[in-house]
Amino acid sequence: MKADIIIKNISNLITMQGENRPRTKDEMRDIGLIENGIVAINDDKIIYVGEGECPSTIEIDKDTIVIDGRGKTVTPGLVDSHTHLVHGGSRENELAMKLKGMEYLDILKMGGGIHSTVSATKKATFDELYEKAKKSLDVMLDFGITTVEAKSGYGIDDFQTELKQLEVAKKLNEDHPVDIVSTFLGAHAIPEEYKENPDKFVEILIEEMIPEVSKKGLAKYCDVFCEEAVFSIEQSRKILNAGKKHGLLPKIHADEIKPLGGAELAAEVGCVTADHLVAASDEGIKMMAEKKVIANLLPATSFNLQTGKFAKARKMIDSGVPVSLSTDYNPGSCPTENLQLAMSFASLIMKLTPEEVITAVTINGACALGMENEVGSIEEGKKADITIFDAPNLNYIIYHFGINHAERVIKKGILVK
Ligand code: IZC
Ligand code: ZN
Repeated sequence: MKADIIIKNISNLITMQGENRPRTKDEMRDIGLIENGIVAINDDKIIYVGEGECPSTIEIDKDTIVIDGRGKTVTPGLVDSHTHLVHGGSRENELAMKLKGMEYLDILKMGGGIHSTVSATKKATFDELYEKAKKSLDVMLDFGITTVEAKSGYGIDDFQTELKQLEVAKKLNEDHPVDIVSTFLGAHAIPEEYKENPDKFVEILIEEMIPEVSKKGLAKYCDVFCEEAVFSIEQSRKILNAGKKHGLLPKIHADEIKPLGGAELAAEVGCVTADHLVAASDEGIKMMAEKKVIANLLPATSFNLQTGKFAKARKMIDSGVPVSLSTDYNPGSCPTENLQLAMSFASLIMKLTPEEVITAVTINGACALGMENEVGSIEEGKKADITIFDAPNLNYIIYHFGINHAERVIKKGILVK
């Protein structure tokens, strides 16, 4: 078969080869490293992965693009499996409040935070949201990300705005090289007019919005912000079960700030991922390990919230919970698209090894989005989503933090950077 692209002499080729399922414990340190590696691509697929040269069955001619991987580290395209990509406005006005010691939930309870982004998103036109999100996607691609998740959640009771966000994500998925997987997060905050009767809003979510989002095919997942002063455990359970009933797979913002028992609920409901988990209980972690719920950890958010508290990632991995890592890109608690920074935080602060980190943002990230059969590893037959880092080894990417090491990016067999 003809090679359209080959990458050869790769100093460190990280394949992540193995089964297409979430990796746990020791498996998270087994990255399928090949030194002096080579990868051949035909059309949008990987057709050969090995060491040294390609076998003679792979045709290389004058049209083949040959990339020299000497001194480089090559990985599967990174997966950012938790973002609030599509939104209007920004919230730098909250910085001064935070510096005075005001916390995220205080700002939200005062009617700011998510509510201020809801206003900005309602006001923004489809085109304005599209252009803003596209700019962020371009930055993500530049950092080596080839698949992202995008949540709604800035319309809440204004269903048209929820749909507008999901339609923007759908159009960007068609137009932009980065693949987008959408999540319905109507349950992101209690709207002002339902403050006294939040169960009424839960009913609207369950009876009207979830069935309609599912019918329109605008989301794969249903998520809920389960948190003090947001959605309770009981309300979250109802919302996630309603999503399941309508074919939307459950995800949950769990135990981000207060230990409500979100991890336990994630295990009970059978969530694909439970995200944040900074305040998760030991029992919750144990239950997640048993049910193989992926812990989607977001250390850049912990950093930005300035509480000094990070998820117990070591305990989770050692207990057998599969871990993925994401930016949580959003205008409030984590205004950055830089997944490489989150990767460094995961290692430097949460004490993951670089091998565990790269597993978390490739194959486990792909599992967090149900994309593990297409992406997340460099193996024959998989989509050619590949990032080439100008770094001699994996440790270097984690250690030299805060900058962008991604030099080339291949998405579905096309050189997009
Ligand atoms: O806009 O504050 N945590 N939702 C839950 C967010 C952060 C996004 C936001
Ligand atoms: Zn989030």
